[in-house]
Amino acid sequence: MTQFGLYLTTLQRLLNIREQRGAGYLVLIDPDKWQQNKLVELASQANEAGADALLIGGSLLLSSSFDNLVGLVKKQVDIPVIIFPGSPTQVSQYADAIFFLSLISGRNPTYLIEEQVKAAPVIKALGVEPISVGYMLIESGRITSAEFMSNTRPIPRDKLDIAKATALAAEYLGMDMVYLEAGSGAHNSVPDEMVGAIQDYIERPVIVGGGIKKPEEAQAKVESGAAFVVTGNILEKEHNFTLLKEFADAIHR
Ligand code: 1GP
Repeated sequence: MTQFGLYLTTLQRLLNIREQRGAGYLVLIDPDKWQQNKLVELASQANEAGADALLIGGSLLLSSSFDNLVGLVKKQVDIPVIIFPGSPTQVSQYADAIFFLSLISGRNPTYLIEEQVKAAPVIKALGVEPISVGYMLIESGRITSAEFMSNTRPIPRDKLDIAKATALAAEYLGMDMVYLEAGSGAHNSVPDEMVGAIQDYIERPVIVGGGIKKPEEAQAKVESGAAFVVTGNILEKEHNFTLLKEFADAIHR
């Protein structure tokens, strides 16, 4: 994508969105939860409704042909399509970027660095832009898929100091963003207080997701300081595409 003849990376596009709209709305599509035609429709509706980017990925990814699916989605939309990988096999040449995640809340080397070593050469060979993201699981009321699959413990929701220190470490390690994750379908989303405390403490943008069920809840995250808000499960649950616009309007200035 170019602006005034300059090539803009997907990261730059996201940062510009935050600047212009106050915060950005990221819609997560898990290919395991949608039939292909519905998934493509959701992508195009999200694009129309004012979402700022699509995230594609899932913790299991049972559906085959991830690459084709990303290609199909990419054809439908002009907003960035970003892979949100649950495993190193979730890479596609058609994506604009990939969240290059390190699970920094946990102490499992597999998700801190091992999977990244496997994925990095593939990402380079495909020419996909990596966006380095410090991924932090925050305790949300019950065991989530991310917690179970990664075999790590989340940060307790009342331990602001641990959460702040972890996010700051991500920044000092040079990561582009920090993702506060309550887990898909979480009982409780990340506390507003924690979002605010972290975004006040670090310079890098904070992404918040997991268990955000209402536009007002998304708006509260932004008011607390979140730079980006993610929703996924609620659209799968309600199959109500008008929600997309309500979320987009609540998140944007
Ligand atoms: C999960 O943060 C995302 O990785 C979105 O969560 O599906 O609960 O919206 P939900």
